Amino acid sequence: MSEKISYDFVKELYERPLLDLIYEAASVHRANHDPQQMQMCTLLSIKTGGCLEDCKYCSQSIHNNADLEKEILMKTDEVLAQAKAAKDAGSTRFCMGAAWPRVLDGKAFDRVCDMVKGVSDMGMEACVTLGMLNEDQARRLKEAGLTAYNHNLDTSEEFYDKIITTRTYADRLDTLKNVAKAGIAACCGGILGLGESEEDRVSLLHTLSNLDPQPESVPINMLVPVEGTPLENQKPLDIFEWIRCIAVARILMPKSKVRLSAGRLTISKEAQAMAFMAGANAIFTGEKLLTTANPEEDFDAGLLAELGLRPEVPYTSEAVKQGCGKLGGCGCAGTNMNDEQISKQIEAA
Ligand code: SAM
Ligand code: DTB
Ligand code: SF4
Repeated sequence: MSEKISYDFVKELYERPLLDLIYEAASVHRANHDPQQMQMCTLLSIKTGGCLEDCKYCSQSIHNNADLEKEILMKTDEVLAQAKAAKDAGSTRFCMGAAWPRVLDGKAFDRVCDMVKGVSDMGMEACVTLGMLNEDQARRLKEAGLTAYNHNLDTSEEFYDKIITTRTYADRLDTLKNVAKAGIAACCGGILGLGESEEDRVSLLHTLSNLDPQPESVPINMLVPVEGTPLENQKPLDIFEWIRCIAVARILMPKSKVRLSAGRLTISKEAQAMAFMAGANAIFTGEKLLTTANPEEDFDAGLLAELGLRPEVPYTSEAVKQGCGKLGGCGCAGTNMNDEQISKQIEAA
């Protein structure tokens, strides 16, 4: 990366009049992406609950008291069946989440590598979020065909220990380094509405935009207040602050996908439309996120249609047959697949 983005620059952006900020973000969006295209990603919790970390927002932490059915690691064929269903429903990325603080070598990790290979062979972008990871584990995931690793910073370094005490910000950054060294794209963002200050949001956006390389995708989660967690009664964040963060993220990380993640269920369609205007160009679809509910498929399909947006073209389509998946030249959004994966898709198409 060339020059570092200064904190003052991010703060100045953040403090601009909202409509000016959205106008600027929309211009950056249009200069770098097809503004009509929306990436559809589907999530699956492949191992649920029983996590040793103490993230105060999370339904899956053993330190919290959420009413959650724990589940052991799913079987590979069950996961691949769900990936196929997601693909048939129009998703181009399948993201598998395990409630692990870190990856441990052994049979469970071997199985996750098989899942990644299966999803990638199916012609979807494969993403996993498994907690902390060393260099060798990242390399194995890359070999299996992983497109992206989701590992969020969640909030500012300054506010971090109010939310999580069992790991540090530096631990998070270390894993992101291992992911980058293996040549895997990082999907890295945060959660808004944890009770953080405006300075914390500025600081998070500052850190994210100075990651080298910048994240390939930036999930913007709005806190889903889960009963039984310490944040169950957290006051909701003003929706314009959420939109402001999306606009700033778009301007600071022009090439990244900015993904509306947790929290969409309680956000009006008008606010989501404003977020798309401000540069968001990916969503999680499907009725469930990991353990909490997401808008119905019909709602999303209706919203996209009303706004004249269209899902990113699946890579097994005509677009891939033309070999332009990587360039986006045929109207498809382009992909992060490597040449070998693209070749497989062209064969399969
Ligand atoms: N254990 C892994 C980790 O923490 O990296 C992966 C799974 S974790 C559930 C993935 C991300 O989901 C978290 O980093 C957080 O940003 C988001 N998340 C989890 N619970 C949430 C909630 N209740 N509301 C909003 N976002 C949430
Ligand atoms: C991300 O940033 N958000 C997604 C995905 N990455 C793994 C997860 C959202 C989880 C929301 C709470 C739940 O459903 O458990
Ligand atoms: Fe575990 Fe991830 Fe939940 Fe934290 S966010 S408790 S690390 S599953």
